[in-house]
Amino acid sequence: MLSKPLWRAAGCFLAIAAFAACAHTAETTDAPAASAADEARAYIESAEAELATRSEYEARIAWVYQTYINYDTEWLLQRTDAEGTEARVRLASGAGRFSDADLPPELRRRVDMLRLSLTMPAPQTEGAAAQLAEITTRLSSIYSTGRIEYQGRQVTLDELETLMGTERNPARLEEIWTKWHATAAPMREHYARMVEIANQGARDLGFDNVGEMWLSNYDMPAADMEREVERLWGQLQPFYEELHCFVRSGLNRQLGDAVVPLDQPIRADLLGNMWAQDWGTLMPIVRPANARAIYNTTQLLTRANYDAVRMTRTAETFYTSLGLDALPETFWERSLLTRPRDRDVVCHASAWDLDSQEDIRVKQCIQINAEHFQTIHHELGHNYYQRAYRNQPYLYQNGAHDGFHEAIGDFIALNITPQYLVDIGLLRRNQIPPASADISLLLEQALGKISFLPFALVMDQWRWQVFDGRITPENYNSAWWELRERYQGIRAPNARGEEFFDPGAKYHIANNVPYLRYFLSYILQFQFYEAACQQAGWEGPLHRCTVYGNEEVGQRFNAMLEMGASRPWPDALEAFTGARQMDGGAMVRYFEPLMVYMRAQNQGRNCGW
Ligand code: X8Z
Ligand code: ZN
Repeated sequence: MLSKPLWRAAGCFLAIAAFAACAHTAETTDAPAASAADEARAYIESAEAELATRSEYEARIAWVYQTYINYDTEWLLQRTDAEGTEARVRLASGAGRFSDADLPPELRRRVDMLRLSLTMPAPQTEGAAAQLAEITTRLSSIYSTGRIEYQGRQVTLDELETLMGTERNPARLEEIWTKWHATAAPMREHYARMVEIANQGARDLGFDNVGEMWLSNYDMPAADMEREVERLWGQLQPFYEELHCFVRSGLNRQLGDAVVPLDQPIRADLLGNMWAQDWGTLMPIVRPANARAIYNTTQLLTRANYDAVRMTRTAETFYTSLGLDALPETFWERSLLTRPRDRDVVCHASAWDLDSQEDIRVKQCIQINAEHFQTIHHELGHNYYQRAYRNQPYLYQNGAHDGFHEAIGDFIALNITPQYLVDIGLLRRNQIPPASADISLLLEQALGKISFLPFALVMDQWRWQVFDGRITPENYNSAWWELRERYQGIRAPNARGEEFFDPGAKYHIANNVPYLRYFLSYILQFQFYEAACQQAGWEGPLHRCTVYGNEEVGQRFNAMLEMGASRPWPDALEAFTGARQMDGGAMVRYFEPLMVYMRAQNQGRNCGW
């Protein structure tokens, strides 16, 4: 079975458009030869109409599969996935005939987007799309139905994720981590075959390999985009190195030299998260005695008796406070907000747009904790984006780039400040942490945001190298751990031979969701936030700013959302922030006081790995 991405917006937000009306742009007097442009326009409009119809059908089948995994829904998904790939490959390769045509920019953009609309292409040979769909479906189902035996019962991933953040005994953490990673071992051979098929599909469409195709989605040549990523990482890497040093020392204080040697990469299972991608749950452990204790959001939610619906309603309130419309009634009727007890579902959170009109939904197995509170804001960001761009032509019904789509809800969640928690009644006024607690507030954010960056890079560095052949099936796992050590400074808790397939223990690898989007999102969300706070006239420390209730900011924000993918992304960025470049500077400024503090704390420590 597969879950997945055949749609253009494959991944964590699924969108479908019904017959999108196509915008006809007025042609200027120096317009290129009418005939090529007319032909291309007719081709694109017909392709968009076909894709819009197909997408709604595919989305409804994918929804049924993801919320009810069984033999029949796998069968349906496999079949529609195969047909969808065939159609998209046919349309993309047909668009190839306009490669050199002189087209008005608006049309050129849609032609190019059509060529790039597949995440996992297949060759046009008989049966290839079906084989690819069989493999991707199988990988998805292995992941989503994975369970381990732990302390005498079968435990699912959502519960294991919570345990990784609360259990503090290293032996038990290692057991959970090791058993979960073993569930991915059967993916290995399927993954290797999938890479062969999809790479052939990419070559048939004129790309070197699938990785190059993924990197070509950013309004610049793939090689330039790779350099952009290096540049952005360079801005934040010094921060990560301080944080790593600081956290390792905190863990060492708690667990001793034998478990946390001070000159080694950190054991991946000790970082409070199954993939060591978000260290937020380590706050009680790594907060030094000289940094003040702050409230614990998980506790606030639990004590106020929040449930999944209330968490979602609260997140919605932030968006409506900016002047955006309330979610439709059908959102509440059709979303899946808690894990059903009686069947397998894809629990990884996602936001859906089933009909490109009003049928938007979230699917998330919500747990009542700080991380899920942030995630529900994230998901609604996807839904509000989808709704804002629904009147664009089909191919433009998407984020300015995929990092924008991921950054919307996270930007909103950055506004969850102590004052905001007071405004919504979760915190009492006298519990607002004083300025002397700023370091603790920033540390908690850094454990979630800075720790994530090198993880996100590893995810796609590994795949780019798999797709371009630098990593082969014989060294899938060793290359994975080399990258984890190089970028993140972490190591596995035990020997990981090639009998395992540890990359597949992460959703986005088992489900072929490109991950660079999240790296870019973590940079962009701070740019959005800093710009929004400037628009609001905020003058205090950046991390205390909330634009809750500010309709002027909301209007400018919505103007960017409504553009969808209709313009190159720098135009969208400019519409909201005034800048045309992605820039880690906003993130650096946000965390600056913490950086100064950590540098001082790390004095005399042997940082690095
Ligand atoms: O997958 C997600 C979202 C859905 S797009 C829940 N995220 C990444 C992850 O979980 O690995 C959000 C943060 C990074
Ligand atoms: Zn997302």
